[in-house]
Amino acid sequence: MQGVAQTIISIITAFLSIFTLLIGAGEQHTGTDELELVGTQKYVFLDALAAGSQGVTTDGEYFYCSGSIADFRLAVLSKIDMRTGRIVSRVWDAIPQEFKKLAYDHIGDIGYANGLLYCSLENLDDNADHLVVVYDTELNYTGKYAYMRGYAIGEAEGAALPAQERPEAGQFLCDGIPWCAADEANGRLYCSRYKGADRIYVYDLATLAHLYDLPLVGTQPLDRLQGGDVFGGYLYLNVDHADEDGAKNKIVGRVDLTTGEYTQLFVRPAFGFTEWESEGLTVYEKDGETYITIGDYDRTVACYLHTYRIVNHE
Ligand SMILES: [Ca+2]
Repeated sequence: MQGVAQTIISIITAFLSIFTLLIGAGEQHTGTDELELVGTQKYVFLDALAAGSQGVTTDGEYFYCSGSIADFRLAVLSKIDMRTGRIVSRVWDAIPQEFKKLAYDHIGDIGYANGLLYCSLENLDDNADHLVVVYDTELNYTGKYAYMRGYAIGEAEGAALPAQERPEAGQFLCDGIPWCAADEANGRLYCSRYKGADRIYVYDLATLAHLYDLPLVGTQPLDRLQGGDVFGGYLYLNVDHADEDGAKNKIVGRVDLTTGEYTQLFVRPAFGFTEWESEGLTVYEKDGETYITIGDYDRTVACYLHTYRIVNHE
């Protein structure tokens, strides 16, 4: 029976691969002057749920990805060989039951530090107390978590805060927790709101206690913040917003972690025939070069991990 199911899944996957090849015909995406596209890994159907549909991070050897299907209240974590793109392991139902019961249903972008994966976990209720939950690199839940309002790891309060104690629209994490980024060098963890983000929230990486807010300097509040990662004293952000003309450009910017100064770095033009959604990102060094890998979702059944070498950039 399992063999039959496997065959059916293979046939559907093959069919959808062709389908996404056709609709992705405009996906002759070759990068920009500053971003040389060096790798495209495509994941279709069930694999697309596991690879790059929400978040990506790396320990230098593997990519770790998160994916979510809100309708099924299912969130997937996966571990991917960076060189081959092969999914070496995945957990289909990655949200611990204790949080599922409390209506936590969505893992956004994730971060890596010191052998651990820090995963942003959203509640169905935008105004609820969103979480960061910690996994090891075998994708096991470590039992460590924190509500992102300054509670210490493991503290029980916060899940069902009385309505009057919850943040209101315009305050704190009032529209979910779209991403978190771990900063091994400085022992910090960062996250932000999804829309209207005028600051980064800064936490202690070890205790996950809130330390301070880092106001963004030199930018309007940012909308559609989908992903983050720390590299070389900067917080890189993936901004999936519409510009004045209504065209969706895919923007990577970075925040100076000392001053809060925001700089727009790269604009990736929209590509393909469907309206893409750009998700998590991760930035890393290999052989003296800096690379950035971004998860892009074609809004049908395919997700891509696009890897770029950053060219001519200090
Ligand atoms: Ca990330």
